Amino acid sequence: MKHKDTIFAAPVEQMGNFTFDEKVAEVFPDMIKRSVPGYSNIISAIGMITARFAQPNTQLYDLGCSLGAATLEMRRNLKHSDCAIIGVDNSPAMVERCQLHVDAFRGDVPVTIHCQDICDIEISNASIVVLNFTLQFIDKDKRHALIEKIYQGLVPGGVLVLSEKFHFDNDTTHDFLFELHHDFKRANGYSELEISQKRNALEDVMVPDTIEQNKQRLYQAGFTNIDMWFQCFNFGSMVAIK
Ligand code: GEK
Repeated sequence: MKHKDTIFAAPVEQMGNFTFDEKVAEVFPDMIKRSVPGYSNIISAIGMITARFAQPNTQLYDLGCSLGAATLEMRRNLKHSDCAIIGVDNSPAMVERCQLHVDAFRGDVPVTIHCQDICDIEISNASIVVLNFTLQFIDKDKRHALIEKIYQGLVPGGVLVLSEKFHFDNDTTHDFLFELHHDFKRANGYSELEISQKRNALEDVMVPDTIEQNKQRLYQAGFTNIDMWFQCFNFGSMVAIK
């Protein structure tokens, strides 16, 4: 059964920080599709990238896997049965539901879902690592170490898919793209109240970098092949190939 996201539909008296709790996990597929422009396209493309770039006898990581949309897309498209897929999320509500989704579909490739902070896990023998709208939730001062750990854990030719919301240094284009994103949310049925309450709840929790900051961090970690492959308004996805 599909649940509609109405979390911020009524006025919230005491606005706390946004958390990935039970209520969010329940409506998450609806929330992310109506809030993130291009989300479904990006998930499909993660499948295509997997089909083309996953290497035999390696591991595929989905970091901040939520309900496992990218995990399952990787499994559907993986051509090597000697690989393993590892999904990690630190929200118990997400992990519990993600495990149910993984169990609901059969597949040859082993998939394990871990409830852990992605900053604390080990990454090794990886041919694909997905950070699909997760890095923006990591403390700014931990982002570099995480990207460096991913670079070190990738095999040569391995791919990092990094999707993020972006901040723009140019105020005019920043505001322009920000407004278009809000138009996208309005067109998907969110009210002005929902949009503004969610923005307030996310303010200290989700902190986007610019495209340039993301690219610099990837270069500093050692990646040399870095480019955007998708952008819609202030959301986008890049690949970094080792
Ligand atoms: C998708 N990738 O559907 N460690 C582990 N998980 C974390 C951490 C952390 N330190 N911080 C946040 N998360 C998914 C969508 S959602 C994006 C990713 C969004 C998790 C958090 O619990 C949540 O499930 C996910 O990162 C971010 O393709 O909601 O905009």
